[in-house]
Parts: sequence; structure tokens; C-alpha cells
Amino acid sequence: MGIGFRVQSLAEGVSAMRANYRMGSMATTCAVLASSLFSSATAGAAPDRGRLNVLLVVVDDLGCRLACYGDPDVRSPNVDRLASRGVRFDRAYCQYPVCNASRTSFLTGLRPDSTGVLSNETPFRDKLPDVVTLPQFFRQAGYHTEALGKIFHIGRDTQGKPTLFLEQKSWVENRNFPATATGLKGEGRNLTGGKIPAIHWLSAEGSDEDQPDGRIAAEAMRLLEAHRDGPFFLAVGFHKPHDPFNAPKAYFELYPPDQIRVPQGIEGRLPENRLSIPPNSPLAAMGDAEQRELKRAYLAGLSFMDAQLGKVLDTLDRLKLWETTAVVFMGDHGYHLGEHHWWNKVTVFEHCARAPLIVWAPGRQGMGKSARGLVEFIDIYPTLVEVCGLTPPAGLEGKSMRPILDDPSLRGKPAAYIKVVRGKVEGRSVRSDRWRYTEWDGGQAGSELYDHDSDPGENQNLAGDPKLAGIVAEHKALLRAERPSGQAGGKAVAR
Ligand SMILES: [Ca+2]
Repeated sequence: MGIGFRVQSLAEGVSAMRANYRMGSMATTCAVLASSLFSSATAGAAPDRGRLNVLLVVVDDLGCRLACYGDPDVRSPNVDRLASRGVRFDRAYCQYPVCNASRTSFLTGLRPDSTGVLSNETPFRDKLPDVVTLPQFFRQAGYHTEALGKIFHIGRDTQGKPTLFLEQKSWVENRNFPATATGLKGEGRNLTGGKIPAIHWLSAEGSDEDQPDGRIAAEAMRLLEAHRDGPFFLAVGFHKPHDPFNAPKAYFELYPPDQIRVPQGIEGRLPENRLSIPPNSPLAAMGDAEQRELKRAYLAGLSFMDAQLGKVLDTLDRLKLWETTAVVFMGDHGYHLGEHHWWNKVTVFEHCARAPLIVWAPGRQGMGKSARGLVEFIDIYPTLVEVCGLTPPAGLEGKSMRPILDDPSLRGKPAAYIKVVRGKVEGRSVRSDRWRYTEWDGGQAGSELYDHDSDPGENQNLAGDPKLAGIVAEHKALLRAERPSGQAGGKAVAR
């Protein structure tokens, strides 16, 4: 059991976190002899057929609206069955609420302060040319590494041009699949009168395989068969439910329009601090009817993705790969569907910071249970490395979740961190066991405190309550603990 999983209070938590960092430094010193996160040299290891395979499924813009996370309105039978088999992490948090920044963070095992990647416009190799990414680490260990669809958000092609989804050093292959002409036809409309082109839905003609995610699932099934003897690291990046909200017609029909509920009253209210959500909410251009229509389209895409996941899971069944394959299923960050009068991501509210994370690890003792402890997405890299019996490279900033995979009742981390940038203003937020605390511009542009015992929707900002000054002070200390001295500005320092 790791020291960080047994802490009892916030004060102990900060202390334990610092102790962890010190322990990490000692471990780092030893592991440097093995490999470094910033070494471009390949290990040159021969494939080891006794090692676990890895299947990493990353779903774009998938929050925790899933039946297995307690939403009875959503049809997600295949995510649910994976959750029943593995460990469902109920409080897993991304480190930045945008595709590129989040993916760069968890695929390098580094916090956004260390990656320096804080937007969708920066190819991560511009900031971290020599970092050994998660799949690259496995590639160096002799695995066949291959990606389908969107795993890295943006990379550079062989001519050095920025390009979506491509990343040369991590994969043997990285392929994308456009929709067919049939898959782009159907019934649909823009819900903002054309003001925001992406707020468009399409109930498409054709089959699953006329859509990118259907083609990705079919190819994943083929690759699992071809590489069944392993070891492989297969990454499957489903695009839905990200916009545009396209899915085959059958998935729209799962959701009768009159049964769609959207936030009302306080849940849908604009936050008092305008920095809390980005400007120009698309909901300003929509009425209730349009909001319901949009949510229906999001859920149709979600259930379409779920069905594609089901085909991949069926293939693991058929090929009897469960005992030789670790599986991670995750969203890249959460998503608002009208909460706080916002539709999209890019906030540090719980709706956006929290995302689904399910881990199946053969042989671990906690499979089939759920975990309440706080974990961060940067913990995924060291976890997969450890459960596959490899030695983590020095410099990773997360902590292996392996102890929780054996005992899901462990308490997890004392805190989970997320940040976002609005122009020149930085927002930093910390989630502890009970509270969320956020500072804008170090508190100069506002602060927010939410009590998750009484206000899980984060609608009552308690930061100004004098009775809670001690709680605020504790969380200020937690925020400072995220950044030990000597680390900032896009350059990671091993500790
Ligand atoms: Ca995303």
C-alpha cells in the first residue's frame, strides 16, 4: 500500500503528498539507471510474449453521464459491462479540460505546468521533443504500438507540419477513418441558426461502418485478431460524442425527445464569476427545445460509441484475451450539457474536471468493484507500466494506481488538480475529498469553494463565508503543494 492512499485529513494529506514527493525522488534516483522520461534512446528490448497487452480506449468529450456512473437516462450497456469487470474509478480527474492539453498530460505522465501545452493549437513535440510518451515507452519495450482515431490531439507529420491526431514516435501506425458519403447524409440541423457551426446534429443514413467510429471499431477487431499473440499496445480513440453530433439514426431513436431533461433553475444558472465559464455560451442562442434536441444528439453519439466499444469487448471475449490484456477506458475530460448555463468543456467545474475511468487489470484483487478515492489522469501512465511488469521511467509526475486495483477501498490521493487559462488569467482548482477550491489569477480575480457533501452541482460558492476561512486556507496550501519549487514553464524537473 502506498503512503498516499492512507491519509486521513487534509493537513495529513499535504504532509503525505510532500512525503510522496520525497519518496518519488529516491525512487527516481534508482530508476534513472533504467530509463528516463526524456531519453530519446530506444531500449531495443526484444518482444516478450509473456507480458500483458494493453488496450487503451480514449473517448472524446465523454463525461460521467453513463448508466454505470448513476445516470438512468443514458444507454451505455457496454461501458457498464466493462465497469462490472474492472475497477470503476468514481472520482478520476483530468489535469486540463481541453483535448490536446489533457491528452498531452496523461500520455506523457506530466502536469500541464510541466508540459507547457495549454491549448489545442500547440503540437506537444514543440514543447517536449524528447519526452517518451506512454505508447512510445511500450514501443521501446518491444510492443507493437498502433493507434486508431484520436489519441494524441495534434502532432507533426514527417515533413514537420502540424497535423491532427498524428504522432510519429509513439506508434508503428496511427490511422484515421473519415465518414463515407452515405454517413454524411440524413436528417439534421444547426441549433444556433448557423451562428456556431459545430452545434449541428445529424441522424445519419447508413450503418455504423459509414461513420469514423464504426470503421475504427472494425479495424480494432481486425488488429486484435492479427496481434493476439502480443505483446501489443492498441489505442482506440473514439470521436463521439464530440461534435459534430452525428450518429446513425438508430441511436437517436434510443432517446424519445419528450424524455430528454435539461438543467433547470439553479443548475442552469450563469456562474457569478464570469471567468468560471468561457464567454459566448452557445446556450445563449438556444431555447429549451433546442437544448433538448442538442442533448439528445449528444446522447445518441454516446450510445453509438458505446455500441462500437461493445464490438471491441466482444472480440476480447471471442479471442479469450481478457487474461492477457490490461484495458483502460476513459474520457479525455468531462463535459457540460447545460449545467452552469454552459455547453462544452474548458471549465474547472466538477462536470468538466471529472471523467470516466475504468481499468481492467488481469490478476489484480479488486476487479469488479468501484473506487471512491481521488485519482488523477497522470496516474494512468505509471499504473499501466507497473501492471505490465515494467519499470517506470524517471520523471513521471503521477502515482501508480496499482494499490487501488488490488484494494478499491483505499482513500486515494489527498487532492486532484486541474487548471485552465482564459486569455492571460490562469484558473487553478483543487478537489479534495469533500471540497472543490478554485482561484482565478491567484485569487485576485476571484475564488470559489464548493461543498460536495451538500452541493455536488457546485452552485453555492462558499469562498466568502468567514466560518470556512480555515477550509479555504487548507485548500490554498493544497494548491501551493501542486507546484514544488523548481518546476514551472514547460520544462519538467524530475523529482
Ligand atoms: Ca476532448
